[in-house]
Order: sequence, then structure tokens, then C-alpha cells
Amino acid sequence: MSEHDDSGVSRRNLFKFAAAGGVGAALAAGAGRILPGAAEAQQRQQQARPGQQSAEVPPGQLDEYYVFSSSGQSGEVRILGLPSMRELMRIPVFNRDSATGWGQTNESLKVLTSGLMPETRKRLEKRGGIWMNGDLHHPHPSFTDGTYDGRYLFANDKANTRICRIRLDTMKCDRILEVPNAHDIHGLRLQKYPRTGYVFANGEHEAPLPNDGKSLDDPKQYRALFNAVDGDTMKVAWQVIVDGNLDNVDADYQGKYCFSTCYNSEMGVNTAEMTANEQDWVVVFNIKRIEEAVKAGKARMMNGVPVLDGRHGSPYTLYIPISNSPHGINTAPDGIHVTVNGKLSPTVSVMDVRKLDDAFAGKIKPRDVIVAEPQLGLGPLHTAYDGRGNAYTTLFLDSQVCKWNIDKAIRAYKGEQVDPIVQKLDVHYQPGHNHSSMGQTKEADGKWLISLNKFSKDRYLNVGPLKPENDQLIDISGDVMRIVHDSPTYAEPHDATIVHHSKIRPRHVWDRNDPMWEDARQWAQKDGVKLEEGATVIREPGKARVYMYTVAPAFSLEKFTVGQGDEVTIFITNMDDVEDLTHGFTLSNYGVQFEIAPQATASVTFIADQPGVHWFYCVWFCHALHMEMRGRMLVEPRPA
Ligand code: CUK
Ligand code: CUA
Repeated sequence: MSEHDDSGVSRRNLFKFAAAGGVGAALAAGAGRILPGAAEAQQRQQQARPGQQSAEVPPGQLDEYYVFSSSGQSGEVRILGLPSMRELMRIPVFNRDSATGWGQTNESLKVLTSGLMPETRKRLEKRGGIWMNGDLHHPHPSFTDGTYDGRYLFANDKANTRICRIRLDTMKCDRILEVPNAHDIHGLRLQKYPRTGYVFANGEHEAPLPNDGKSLDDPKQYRALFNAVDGDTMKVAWQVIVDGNLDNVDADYQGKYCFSTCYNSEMGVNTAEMTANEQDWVVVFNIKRIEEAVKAGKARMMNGVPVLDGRHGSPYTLYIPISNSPHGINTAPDGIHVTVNGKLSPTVSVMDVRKLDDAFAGKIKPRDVIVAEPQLGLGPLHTAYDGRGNAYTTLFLDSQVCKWNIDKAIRAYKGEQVDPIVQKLDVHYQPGHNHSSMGQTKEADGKWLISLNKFSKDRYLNVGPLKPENDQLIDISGDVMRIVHDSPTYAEPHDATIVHHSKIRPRHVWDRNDPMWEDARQWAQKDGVKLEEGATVIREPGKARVYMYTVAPAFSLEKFTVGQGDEVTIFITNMDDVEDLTHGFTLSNYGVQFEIAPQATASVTFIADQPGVHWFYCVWFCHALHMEMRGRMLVEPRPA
């Protein structure tokens, strides 16, 4: 085997494993943990059997899992198949998308603007009406009773403080909410029990509250807010002011608590200040107490949202000290343990949620909810689980995934001489999040792990200074991990969720009664037109509404006439009900382009500012006569 062999039993890994044992023993001596010798580790490694799964999905066969992958600064959600790691679809959300017309059709503009605060909508009037960027980190599907129910997917936008909801029946975003009072939503996870329920979201950055220009450079007046959004109504249910900032979040399987990491308890405004303290904390939120206080009117209303003060000493929160700058926080499928990943500390801290009642009652100290603190390596960021009692933590600085055993870590914490580390696997390079199949539910199946690596460096043909990231697929079904596939990804998969295909039941074509085009339906009704049969132009002074339907390979109008300067709205309904028979509409030299999937209606509004003949054409290949699927918009010059 070569130095670069990625299998769990390569010589290089064996060396590293042994070396880590030696160094680790010295480092961990103070923590009462003694690691076995290199020989024993080597023997264990030799006996260990790697999994036998393959990433290959032969032509014509389907993947077993969906992966909902974030795209960070690209602002969209991507759907991959696993184990093939093929990209199946993109769902535009916070970005502007040419192929689908997201950010241009009236239907998408309604989603993008209706949940904005009035001030923001006003600011955007002079900027094209919508934000053109987003930073989507954390996509999570809705739960019922601790597992995915196939209704929705929720995600955050760190860049413009928003939360989106994607329908899993159509794989389109149907709601976007701007969260008031908070700044820059980062961590986002969902209520797992009894259902979602709440979308828990962290405002990461601190700012004065209200942020109205006072206390500009007085960080003591800055606040960070924890947010609970009602996933059904997409309204903010309540907010809690905390000490320090907030990074990542997760919830329990009991529906009682959720918890966020804080890396800037110092409330510093530069790196030196933010990392000054030896310890930061996890903030635990007591959902029942918060709900009761909101009901009893104890919250202050700010921008229409009840806001509670959850700083130190409040009954709503518990502050658990954690070593310097924790990052990811991950609830195990056992419903008991929660791993807090150290980032600047080589340790992860394991909380036992059963102890939170006593901690809130003051019977035990906050720190007593920690039941294990294994030292894993440098830069622990996120942890995944296999449902067999093992955890898999990414080590950003070491470029490794560390497999460790939760039970052994707990025993070691009590002083027993046992090594919780099972294996360390090199990944390429600098992993952030990692995810196991169904591992964020109580139905973790322990088959696959993906490591979302921030750097790909030399793993692919050089494409210039800007490189792809590298998602690595790891077989965790055996005793030792084995890398089976590399896939390059465009900016930037922070987070992903691996969902068994049986949980998701998307439609094959749209339902004509879908609420997505409710506005179009109302316009048609007013104009006495049926969307499904439209082949007409309604003209009134300064305005025109064009109704068309499509049946491959033709638009129902081969031409329509409007006046120069008219505000034109074109409604198109795709009457083909054949699976995958999508049409598109492009209006040349007008910047208009969008998708109309089978049985869907889509519309767009623009000003016909240029007189003359303008061809429109179908832009999704639909038929042998696709090229001929075109027509003319005739714009009469404005009378002189
Ligand atoms: S964060 Cu990106 S690696 Cu936004 Cu989930 Cu940890
Ligand atoms: Cu219709 Cu191409």
C-alpha cells in the first residue's frame, strides 16, 4: 500500500495511530486517562475489518440516500445521491438562478420579499428589490417523533439574517423569513420531538439592541439573540438575549431543551479578545420555562417579537463552562448524549441531557452535566454518530476523522484505564462538518459517513487558484473506516443531512391546485381567463397581461403585441403532464428567463422599454422541435 492509500489500515495510519497513542498518553495523563501501548493498538487495527460497501451505483440504478447539502456562500441547497455522490438537483434559495428564474419570477419574488422586515424592503427598493447573496450553512429536514417526516427542509442565511423553508414535495423554497433584532443567523437545528415545531437558530454576531446608531463602538452594549421560529407559520415565536455570542445549536429528543455553543463569551471584537478566556460556554435553553414566561407576558415586545432576557441568573438558561471556543454541538441518536466540539481545545465535552433537570433546579452544578471529555486531537469541529455507540469527530487541524466510543469515553472520565479512541483516518484536507447516514435522527444506521473537507489542494486536476472543496465518502459499516469516494464540490458545503430515500416522497409533476401560483390564479380570474387555456393579451393603459400555455413543442401564442413602456406580465402554464417535460421561457435581450415544470404556472413582470420585434423561445430542451418552440413579442413604439 502506498503512503497515500486511504484505507483505514494503511501503514501511514497505523503509524499515526500508534504515535497518537504515545503523544496522547502524555498529554492526557493529567485527565486520568492512560492509553494502551502502540503494540496493542496495532494488533487491534490488524484484527479490525473495514466495511465492504461500494460507492458505485450502476447506470439505471438509484441511490439509497438523499443528501441535502448546503452551499455556503453560493446560497442554494443541493441534492446529492449517496453513495454515488452524484449531484441530482439544485434548489435556489438566497441566490439568483438563471435556469429556473429564481429571483425573477413573480412567484419566487414573493417568497424572497414577503418575509422581509418593512425597513429592509424599503432599503432594497433601490437595490433591485431582493438581496442577491446569501450564506446558507445548515440545511435540516423536519422531524416527527425523532426522525424525518419528509415535509420541509429549513436552513439559515448568515449573510442577511434569514431562515428559509423548502417544501420536500416539490423541492422548492416556499418561505423566507428575515429575523428581526438578531444578527447573522448561523447555527440552525430543529425540534425533534414531538415534531418540528420550532426551528432553533442562533444570531451569531453581537450588536446594540436596537441597532439604531447608538452605542456604536461600545461592545458592552452589544447583544446576541437566540431565536425560535415556528416552522408551520414561519413567524418568530420568541427570542432570548444571552451573554456572549452564539455559534451552533442542537436540540434534545425529549422536546425540553436546546443548546448553543458560545465561542465569544468575552464579547470581544477582534480575534485576540474573542479567544482570550480559557473557557467559554454552552447555553442551554429551557423551552417550557420560556414558553410559560412568554405566555405570562413577561417578554418585551420588539419588532413584534417577544424577547426575554436570558443572561446569567435568568431562569430560562443554563451556562455550562466549556474549554476555549467550542464550535459544533451534536445530539447522539441515543437521545442522551450531546457532544460539544472543542475547536481550540483538543477535547470534546459530552453532556448527559438527563442531568439538565437537576442542573436547572440547582441541585447540581452546570458543569456536572458533563460526563466525558476525551482528548481526540487538534481542532475538533463537528461530530456524527453510527447508532452503535460510536462517534466520529472531524479534526480540522489534524485533517482527520477520529472514531471514538462514547461509553469508553465516559468510563475513562470516571478514571477507568480505557482508551475511547477507536481509529483516526486521514481526510483531504481540513474537514468541517461530517455526517452519517440518518445519524442526526434516532434511526442512525451506521452505514456511511461523509467528511466535508474545506481544502482539496492536490486531489483534482488544477483548475486555477480557486479550488473546489472535497467531500469524501467513508464506509463506516465495518470495524474501521475506509474512504471509498472523493467528490469535488463548488463553494461550499458546510453541512449536509443524509436521509434514507424512503423518508422523502417528492411529486413527479406539479399539482394544478398548488398554492405557489395563487396570485397568478387571481389575476386570471379577474381577467376572465383560465390559466390552463390562456392564449390572450389583456391590454389596458400602460399595462399588459399575457396569458399562454405550453404543449410541446409550442406556446399557445405565436405572437403578442404590447406598447413601448408598458408594464408587461406574462403568465405561462405548462399543460404537459409527462414526467420531466419542462419548458422554459426566454425573452431575448430583455433579461427574462425561467423554468415551467410539468403542470406548473410561472409568471414574470417587466417593462417593455425597447420597441421592435423580440423573439421568445423555449430554453429547456423538450422536443425534437424544441428550437422551433418560439414566438414574437411585438413592441409598438410609443407615439411621438
Ligand atoms: S459551521 Cu461551517 S464548518 Cu457554519 Cu456548521 Cu462548522
Ligand atoms: Cu419547450 Cu423546449
